[in-house]
Formats: sequence, structure tokens, C-alpha cells
Amino acid sequence: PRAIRLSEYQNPAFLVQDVSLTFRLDPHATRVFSRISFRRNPEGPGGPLRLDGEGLRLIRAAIDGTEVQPKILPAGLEIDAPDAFTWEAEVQIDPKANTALEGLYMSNGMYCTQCEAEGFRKITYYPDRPDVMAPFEVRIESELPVLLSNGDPVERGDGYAVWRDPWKKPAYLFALVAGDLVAHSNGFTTMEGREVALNIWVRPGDEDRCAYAMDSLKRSMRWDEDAYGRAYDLDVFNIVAVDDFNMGAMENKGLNIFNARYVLASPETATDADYARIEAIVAHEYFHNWTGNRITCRDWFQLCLKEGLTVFRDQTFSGDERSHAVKRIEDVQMLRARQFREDAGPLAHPVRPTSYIEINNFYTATVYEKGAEIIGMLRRLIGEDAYREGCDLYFDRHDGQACTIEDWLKVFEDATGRDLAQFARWYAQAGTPRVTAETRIEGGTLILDLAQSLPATPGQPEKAPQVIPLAIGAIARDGTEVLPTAVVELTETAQTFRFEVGTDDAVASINRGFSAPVILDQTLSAADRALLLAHDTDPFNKWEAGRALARTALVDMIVQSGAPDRHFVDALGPVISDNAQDPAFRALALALPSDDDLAQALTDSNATPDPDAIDAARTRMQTAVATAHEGALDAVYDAMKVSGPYNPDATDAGRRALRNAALSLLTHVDGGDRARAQFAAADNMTDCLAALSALIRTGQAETELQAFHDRWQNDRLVMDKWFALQIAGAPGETGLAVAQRLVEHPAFDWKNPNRFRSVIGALGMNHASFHARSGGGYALVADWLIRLDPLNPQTTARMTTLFETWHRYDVDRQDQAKAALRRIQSTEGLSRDTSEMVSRILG
Ligand code: B3K
Ligand code: ZN
Repeated sequence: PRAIRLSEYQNPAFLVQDVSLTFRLDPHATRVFSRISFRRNPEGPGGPLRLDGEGLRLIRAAIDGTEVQPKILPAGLEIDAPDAFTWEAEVQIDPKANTALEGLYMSNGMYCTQCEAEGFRKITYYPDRPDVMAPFEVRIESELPVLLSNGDPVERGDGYAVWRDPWKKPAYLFALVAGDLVAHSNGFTTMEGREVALNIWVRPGDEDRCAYAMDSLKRSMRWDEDAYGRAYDLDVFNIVAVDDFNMGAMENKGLNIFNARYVLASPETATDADYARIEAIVAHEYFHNWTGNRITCRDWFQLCLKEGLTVFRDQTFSGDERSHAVKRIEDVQMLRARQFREDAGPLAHPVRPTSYIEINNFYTATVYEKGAEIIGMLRRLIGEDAYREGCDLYFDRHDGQACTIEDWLKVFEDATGRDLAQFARWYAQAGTPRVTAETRIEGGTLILDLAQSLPATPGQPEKAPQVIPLAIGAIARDGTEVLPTAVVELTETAQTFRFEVGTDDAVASINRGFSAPVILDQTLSAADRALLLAHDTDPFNKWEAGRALARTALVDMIVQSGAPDRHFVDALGPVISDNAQDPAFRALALALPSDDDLAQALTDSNATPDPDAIDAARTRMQTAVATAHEGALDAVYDAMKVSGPYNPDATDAGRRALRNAALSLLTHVDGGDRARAQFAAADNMTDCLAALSALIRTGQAETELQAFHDRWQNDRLVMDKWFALQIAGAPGETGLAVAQRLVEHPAFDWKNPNRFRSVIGALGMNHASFHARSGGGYALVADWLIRLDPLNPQTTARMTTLFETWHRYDVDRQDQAKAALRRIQSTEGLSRDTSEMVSRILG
């Protein structure tokens, strides 16, 4: 298959004025009637009418009422057409046979759609590209009780419903749902006085698990009005929960479709983390109404225009609703775990890629999370007021348009007069910048020598310096802050900055708040780090200091088989006991770096990560911390007990997080007594799962796993946790045997993406097991990817990223991983999605 290139972008030859669709629903023989008015684009390239289409059976086509015989192409059709005309077509599709979950498909008897990025072409012939925008009218014919599409309802009759979406939209935002559903309903009055009916549609029996998603939606609607001046623009906002879904959720205009796991929550079935994710994803999809829908992308290379911005918006929202400090730490952890990892491997690509074979492979951490970091840096560089001014101008100038990153940057140049040409390199250059910082103090002046470099990445050997905003402070040896946060802009390869600090003994706190997504090399002693952990006023860098201490200590243990570092163990004392600090923050500071984090740290220090040694070192460190602080941990475990009915808010969740962090450590010294008691007494999923996962690490959770299974076997979302936890959390290599056993379990419904991820994905999360020396982890994952690919290429391709770090490991493991990848690659009929991923990973 040919690569699509940004440099080859052409305007559409025809524009669409209006779309009218009729769906005669049938599981195996749905008929789609389309009536589309086209007119030639004066700025287009000319030529015949070309429409995208895939897997469609064309029954009839007409132009201005006259039947025509278009030329059928492998991926669409072509026909000569006048400058303005009405196209009519009737096609037949088979939703029941659609296992790829793209286009119109069925999930548990319900019809639903997923069109982004290029799924609409599986529904009917159309110019399936985001820069063709039109209003849609949709008639659905079916005996099913609930029939939904985009926009506002127009008409409802016996066996049919008509919807009209007055807002011009690209086809990827089209949606249709039909099923036996019930609504959890509520309402919202916008700042413009519009009364909006809000509905969350779920399967009967799930309606009592929608309250938190509804509450999140209403808070998101209010927040977008306050923070960005954006109000909702239809009379109805529908959310539908679907069991079979390839990703998290989809922002279809007025009809968001969600993976059920990001909608449904009750205290007994969902954890605090689930609640927080539901809030974030509901917000994210809602915020797309303006950033994505009203203003969309000109082409798919501009994906970060809507995704980076919308992630930034949802992160800010969650921070406002909960705690900015905690949210920032969590977001950076995620950025490092997913995006830095991507940047360091064969899949590294710019936030705005310049070529792709399958666009679905580019819904990546780089486009989303690094895309969001860029917006954060932009706001830091120009200030909050100018950022808001620029956004206002963006909405004003580009409403109803399909835009580019250039359009986005231009509004900020116009609003501020600042040249953003160098800043734009953040979109074009792949890789994580490295900043080295050398500091010294002379006569009360802190002198900071900063240098930046950007490693070569696939297709990009040479890089130019970027503008890097770094927030800097300094803490004196006695713990007082001698330099409050100041932001410097590193624009050259190397630059020196000076600050008056009035003392000769202070430690610089650099990249506060993680002001830029870079890897910072700053030589600090363990004592300096302990000082920052104890006294930094910037919560992110306070956490970061502890994290760096832990990472260094663990790397030493692994490389030199040393003992757990006393500096680190001692420094955790105040973290455990200082009640003046936020419990949620303390929980984060108590957690050790992940296996993946340590594997990367070892790679960075030119060592070959040994997954068993990493696992063993973490366990030894946890035991050392627990032994040293048993009394304090026990006290905090008791003190953080939450009383009263379960509340998912940040305060209670923070207390549970700290208490469960203590539990996890204490389980290393108490033989699992507390965890067993907590498991038996738990009245919410957070405490239940924390206890269960602590027990799983001891290798003695048989009874509890069985009890959990018996209680929840009919609850699909909870059973996903049952599968995932015992595989991902198993100690050492034992997760592999657990996974080998569970793929035989009757409830392993591998065609359901959530269940597939909770088994195969969970194995990938367990380093010692996935990277087992035998190669059995790689082989098992490869077997299942080969099996899933013909049914669901998108989920398969996404999961090949488990292999993206193969180059880190020893030659034996590399050979095993490559053999598994080659086996996937040489599978007959492998999808375009998976084959693109595997070739890139193999390099
Ligand atoms: N825009 C969708 C993602 C679509 C993925 C297509 N493979 C969800 C989101 O980012 O909000
Ligand atoms: Zn999005």
C-alpha cells in the first residue's frame, strides 16, 4: 500500500452542500440510501467525481435522477459529473459481519457506528475526508425502540426516526445508534439560555451506574463556558455506552459513543481511578464539540490540532476539579510511560506526522499527549490572558472550517505579535529533547549553563534547537526558597542564565511543574535530591526529586547488586507521616518507578535491562521501606481510613490512595494479614482491588480470586479487572503461566476488545512475564495478534506496540522478539494496519 503524504495534499474536487441518508436496518442486509448535493470546488483540482467506498454493494446510483454506472475502483468509485448535481445511491452492507468495529456494526444486538478516521466509507460512497463538511439529515428505519443520530430529533413515527444536524460536519463525525436501550436523563441550561436535554443511553440494568458520567458532563459543560467561553449548540446531547469498542470514546456531533467502561460506575464496581478516567473522558469528548467538531482538521496530518488541544483542555479541567499538583504528576507519569517510550523507539514520529499508510496507527501518545504538552508550553510562553485571547480569535476566525496547525499558530501570532516559527518545530521534529543543566553559585549568583539536544529519530537525522520554556527555582540548604519560580526560554543549543539567590549553598529546582516535556540531566547528589523532596515548594519537582532518588537507588541495586539506599528509605519517613501534605500527593511519592521506567533508566545508563532483576530489586526496596517504616505505615493505614458512604471526590480518593499505598508496602512484612482483612471487609472496588493486588504479589490470592470471580462473574467490566489484575500483577515470570491458563478460560471472549486487552494487554504490562527468557511471552502475544488481526485490525495493530522496546534487551530476547514479529509479518493476508506497525517496529 502507498504512503499518504502531507506534501501531496490537494483541495477536494467537489464540495457537499447537503446530505440526506436513510438507513433501512437489518443485521445482515442493511440498505443505505444517500442523496447528496455536490458542487465543484472552484479551488479544487478538477477532474471526475471520486467517492470513497469500502466493502459496499452498490445497488443503484443516479445523477440528477438519471441512473448511472460509475466505474468501481478498489477503494471507491469514479464518474464524470457536472459542476452542480444531486447524487443518489443505494448500497447494501452487513453490520453483523463487521468485526472490525469500524463503520456500522453490531454489539449485543445494538447497531452502532465508528467513523473516525475513515469508517464512513464503509457505510456509503462519500468524499470521506475531514475538509468536506456538510449538514446531515438522517432517517433510521427499524423496529428497535431507540433510534439515534446526530443533531436534533425532527420526527418520530412507528418504526422510524428522523434527525437533523444543522452544523456542517465532516463524515467522520457521523453516528447512528439503534437498540434496546434505556436513558439516564438530565438537563442543562447553557449560558446562552438554551435548554439542553442530556441522555446517557445504556443497556437495561445499567442505568443506575450513570450518575457520575452525567455529573461529569454537566460540570464539563459549565467549565467550557467559564474557561473558554464555549456553549453547547444543540437541544440534545446524547451519550451511548457500547460494550464492543476499539478505543475509549468518540466525539460524534451531539451523539458521543463510549466504551461502556468509561461510562458505567458504581462504588462496588469501579475504582477511584475509573471515576477519574470517566470524568476526564466525558470532558474530553464534550470539549471536542468546539475543538474538533465546530473547528475540525483539514486533513489527518493535522490530527493534533484537535487531539492535543482537547487533551490539554481535559487535563486543565481535571486539574481545576481535583488538584493541579496531583493531576500534573499523573499526566507526566503517563507521558513518560507512553510518549517518551514511543519517542525512544522505532515508532518515534513528529506530533504532526508527514506520512502514513494507515491513519488509525497515528492516534498515538505523541499526537495526543505530546500534542497537549505543546499547548501547555504555548500558554506558558505567552501567558494565560494572551492564550485566551488567541483561542477567542481561533473560534471567531475558523468556526465551521477545517484547519491546519498553521492556522492555529497564526491566531497566537496575531494576538501577541510574537513570531512562533521556532516554536512550530515542536510539531515537526520527533524525539524527546534532552536538556543538560550545570549549576554553580558564585557570590550569591546562581549560574545555570543549559544545553539542549534532540536525538536522531527514524527519517530525521538532523534537528534544530527548539524553544524550551523552563521554570526555575532554588532551595537553600536550610530548606528556604531563595528563588521563587521564574521562567527562562532556552532557544539556542547552549545558553547561560544568572539569578541572584543571596546564598552560596542552594540547589536549583529546574523544569518546575514539568514546564517542558524534556529529559533533564542535572547532576544532583542524593543529599540534594533529599533536600528538594523535603522542601521544594513546587509539588511536581518535590515528587520528581523523590522519583529520581528512587530510580538511582534501584538502578544501583540492579547494576551493582547494592543494598537499598538509606537516603531514599529515610527520605520517605516524612512523606509517610507528614499530615500537612496532601494524601494523594504522598501516595504518589510513595510509589516506586514502574518496571518500564526502570528498564528505560537502565538503557539510558548503557545497561541492558534484566526484567527479573528489576522485579527483584523493586521487591527488595519495598521490603526495605516497609521494614524501616512499619510503625508509621501502620499508623497512616489506620488514620486514612475513610468513613461514611463512598464518595469518588479527590479528597476521599486521596485518602484511599495513601492508605492503599501503605497497605501495598505493609504486605511485604505482614504476610498479607491486613490485605486479607481489607479484602473481606471492602465495600468499594478501590479498596477491594488494592487488597487483591497486594495479595496477588505475594502469590497467595487463590481464595480471594475465586471469591471475586464468584461474586462478579456476570459483570463484564468487573471481570475485565479480574483477568487483568492477576496477569499484570503476578510476581516475576508467573504472569506468563497465568495468562496461558486464562486464554483457555470460558469467559475469555477474545473478540471483545476490552477483554482481549485485559488478558493479552495485561501480559504485556507485566515485564518479567512478557519478556520471559523463554520467549513464551512474546510467542503468546504473537499467537493472539495473528488470530485477532483478520477480525479486528485496529485493535491488533495498536497492541503490537507492546513490542516497541525490543531493542533495549539482550540478544537472546531481541532474537525471540524479532522472531515473534516476523511471524506476525509473514502471516498471509495481514491487515494494512498491522503490517505497517510491524514493519516500523522491526525498523
Ligand atoms: N477521536 C476519537 C479517536 C478516534 C480513533 C480512531 N481510530 C476519540 C478521541 O480522541 O476523543
Ligand atoms: Zn480526542
